[in-house]
Parts: sequence; C-alpha cells; structure tokens
Amino acid sequence: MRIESAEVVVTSPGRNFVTLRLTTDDGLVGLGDGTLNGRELAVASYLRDHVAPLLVGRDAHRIEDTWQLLHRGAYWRRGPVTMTAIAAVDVALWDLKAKAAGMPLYQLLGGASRNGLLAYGHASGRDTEELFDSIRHHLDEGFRAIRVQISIPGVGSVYGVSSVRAAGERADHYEPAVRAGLSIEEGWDTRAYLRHVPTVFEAVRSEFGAELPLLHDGHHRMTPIQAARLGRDLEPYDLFWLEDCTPTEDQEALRLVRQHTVTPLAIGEVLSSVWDYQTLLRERLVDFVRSSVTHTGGITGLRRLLNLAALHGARSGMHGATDISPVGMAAALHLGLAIHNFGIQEYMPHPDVTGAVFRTSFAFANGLLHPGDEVGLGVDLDVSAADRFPYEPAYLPVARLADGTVHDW
Ligand code: GCO
Ligand code: MG
Repeated sequence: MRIESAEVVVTSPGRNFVTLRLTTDDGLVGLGDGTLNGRELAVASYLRDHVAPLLVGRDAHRIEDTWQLLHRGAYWRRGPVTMTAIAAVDVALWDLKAKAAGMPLYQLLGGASRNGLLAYGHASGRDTEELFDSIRHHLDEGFRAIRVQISIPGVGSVYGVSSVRAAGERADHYEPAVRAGLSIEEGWDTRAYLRHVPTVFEAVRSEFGAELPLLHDGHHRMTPIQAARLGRDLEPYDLFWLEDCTPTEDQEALRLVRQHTVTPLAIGEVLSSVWDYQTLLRERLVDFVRSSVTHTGGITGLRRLLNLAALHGARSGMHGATDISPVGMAAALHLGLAIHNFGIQEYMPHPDVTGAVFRTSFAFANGLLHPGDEVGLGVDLDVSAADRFPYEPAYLPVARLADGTVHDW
C-alpha cells in the first residue's frame, strides 16, 4: 500500500479546518486533522511544503516508522505546529490501515473497552437565568455531564460565554475564533472572578442537585495561589474537574494547587507531547489529560501519553472544542473507546454547515458518544464542497487587564 498523493485541504464550512488527504496506489483515501486554531496556514504549509514530499511513495502501513521519521527526522521537535502536522499524517495512516483491514479503527486499537464515551457539553450564560436555561437545554439534548461558564460582573465579554448573538443562533452557542481582521480584546479581573464563580456553582447545585457531573474551565488565568483558593472554594460543589487553572506551560505550578485542594484537576489542551507531561504525571499533579489526538502527534503520540498517564492514575479528557475537526473528533472517539483509562470526552457539536463538507458516522445518544462501525475513521471529505468554503482569517481573542496589560486568554 504505497502513498500516491498527499493533498492538504483548507476549508471553512462554519470555521477553518485543515485536513490531510492521503491516497494510496490501491485507491484508498485516508484523512487526518491538522487544524490549529488561529494558526491554520502554518500547519498547512508545514504539511504541503515540508511533509507531503516525504510521504509520496512510502509504504502507508509503516505508521510508527513514519511517526519517528517526521519527529526525529525533522531535527526540530515538539511544538504545536509540528505535532499537529505529525498528527494529520498519523491519523490519515491509521484511517488507511483500518480501511485496508476492513474494520473500524477502534478494533485495530484493541477493540471496545466500553459501550460509549461519556461526553460533556458546554453550558454558559451572561447571568444565572441564562445559564440555567442553557443547562436545561443540554439536559434535554441528553448530556449527562456539563461544563459551566458564566460572565463575571463588571468584566464584559469573557472566555466561554458568547457576547454576540447571531440571528437564529442559540444563546449559548460559543465559537471563540472570530472571523475578523484582528483579534478582539476581552477584559479580565481575577479577583472578581474568584468572588463570583463559587456563588454560581452554589446556585447550580441547589437548582440541579448533587448528582450531575459539573466541570469548569479556568482557561489559564490564575496564579498557583489563586487557583488553590478557587479549588478549595469549589470543594463543596464536587466538581468533576477544574481545568487549566494556571498557565499550562508551568508544570510545577500545580504542586502548590495540589497541596491546598482536593478538587480534581485537568490540564493540557495546549501541550503537544508526552515530554510536556513528565512532571505533571510523575508527581501525580493532574487527574485528567486534556490533550487531543489532533494536537499531540495523532493516535500514536496521544496513545503513548495516555499509557504514561495510566501508570500514574490519570485518565483521558480529550479536548473536543469546535476547532477539533470532524476528522479529529472521530479519531478521538476511536481511541477513547479502545483505551482503558478513558475519563470523559468534551463534545461541542459543529455548526450544521460543517456537514456540507464532512460526512461523519459518529453518534451521540443518552449522554454517550460512539464512533460508529464503518471501516476506518468513518468520515468522508467532499473535496468539491470544501472548495465552496474558502479559508477565512480568524483569530482567538486576547485578554487585557483594566490597566491594559496583556493577560493569559
Ligand atoms: C476548551 C477550550 C477551548 C479553547 C479553544 C482554543 O476547553 O474547550 O479551552 O474553548 O479555548 O479550543 O482553540
Ligand atoms: Mg479548555
């Protein structure tokens, strides 16, 4: 099974996606997600200009060898652009191998370890009334675990809560990448946030009861001591996890957070490899690993990381925001179904228009996701439909404090 062509498809049905499409000499097509939010074209160029020429003519079955070739052979290692590009190749090769074997990918990865993947949805609101509506909406849709984000009084628009309401769109629809010339600027005030968030969880627990798993994303904004305080203040509300409580690159920061709170911690959607997690895992500073297949070197890279996590009692909590394409989401679901240390899967459905380009076979029912039983990943890309949605520049917002200082967004 030789790779005959490696084509990079950049398309924007609702938002930007980068997809690698490999074709083999026996006519099979394999897809891999290479979407890096707000920096899409860097990965597209990495793949098109530097990786595709290395792939043509190679044996598509040699997944580990190709992974090592792209990782060690580039000399420059790790980092989001490189690891996202490697992921695109790796997932496309797994898709091909599963198609050649005539089975759904999860079967090749060891078979199902569970019936379906517990998924969490994003509830949000500008106040508790809107938030409660959003939680009810998610419960009606079947979600059995819910992330809670809310506006902070006096802070204006914040991460996780939509400030713009497009006609016909749900109030809790949230897409942080804004199609505009430049990044939009949001405000931030950590003290106001620390005062407000525990009162919101108190209200949510008294309205919805003790049973419902609740999650919250701190989105990298606190210092370790602030995060320790929030974790402690949220203990009465029994969170499933507190995510990204401190800026992720500082692994040692979580030592201090851990000393003060038993709220479970999740981190890592911006990390790119197993090497970025050594302190976090070895010292058991984290309960859930947020890395996605798409940003961590594919199935091969993330499986290696999740095996290390298993050794240290940590479980998966794969990033599943809309910037993970339908291809990346399918890959996550096959891996999550197969591994033993699955924790939870983030699920933020794509807008309907995304379905004009990507046909998927994964399904969501009774709170659980399942990748489906088609051969390979179970995703098709309609290339001519993709051409109808050309790339549109979009940036993630930036955050500034009241005095104008740039803060972590
Ligand atoms: C999450 C994330 C996202 C990111 C986005 C950036 O937990 O889902 O934090 O909302 O901000 O994916 O590309
Ligand atoms: Mg997050």
